[in-house]
Amino acid sequence: MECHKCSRNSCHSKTQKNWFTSLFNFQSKSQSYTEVFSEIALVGMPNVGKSVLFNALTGIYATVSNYPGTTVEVARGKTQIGEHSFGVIDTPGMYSLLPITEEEKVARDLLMRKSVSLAIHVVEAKNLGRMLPLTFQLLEAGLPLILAINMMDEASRLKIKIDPLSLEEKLNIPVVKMSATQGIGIDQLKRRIVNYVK
Ligand SMILES: Nc1nc2c(ncn2[C@@H]2O[C@H](COP(=O)(O)OP(=O)(O)O)[C@@H](O)[C@H]2O)c(=O)[nH]1
Ligand SMILES: [Mg+2]
Repeated sequence: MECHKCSRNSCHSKTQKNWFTSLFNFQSKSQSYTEVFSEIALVGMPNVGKSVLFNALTGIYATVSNYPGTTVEVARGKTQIGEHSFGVIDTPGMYSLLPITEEEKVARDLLMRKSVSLAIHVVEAKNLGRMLPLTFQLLEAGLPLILAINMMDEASRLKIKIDPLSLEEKLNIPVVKMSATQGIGIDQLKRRIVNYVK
């Protein structure tokens, strides 16, 4: 992906021929912005804080149902950020876009849906190195992406320092530091989501 700040169509036109895109047949999306940003998927390994973030974004407006044909539960809700309304999906934990478990298959299927147009990759600050490979896979797949580095409270306790600006430059996507349980970084994340729309 060359530039997350440019219009989405040009980002996709530069990335849609990569191997992950063809492997999973991600669709080239040419809808208007309002259609394009209809749903946001929270994605990441298990126990990184996706569901805590989901609750912070959606509040009480959430429903939980089994993904069709599976026993895997998926929570969906809505979030209102300023004048913008988005659907939010809490995807099951996944380690890779090449699925092994049923949860990973469901997570990948959810990400491939046409209506899902922004993925927020939630990672654990103290295990960043272990989690970034999935970030690269999501980027390779051509998904518009925000990296949410969660559990910064734990990282701070361990004196782990993370420079989000440097990561933004290297990955060319927005990077937000958060502590979801403490509500820290949520507002900044919301601003970055809306910036995508703009
Ligand atoms: N210290 C700390 N713990 C967190 C934070 N966010 C989530 N957790 C905890 O991490 C665990 C897993 O969170 P959860 O949202 O269920 O993770 P998920 O599997 O990715 O949905 C829970 O015990 C949360 O309370 C955070 O910012 N800081
Ligand atoms: Mg969860």
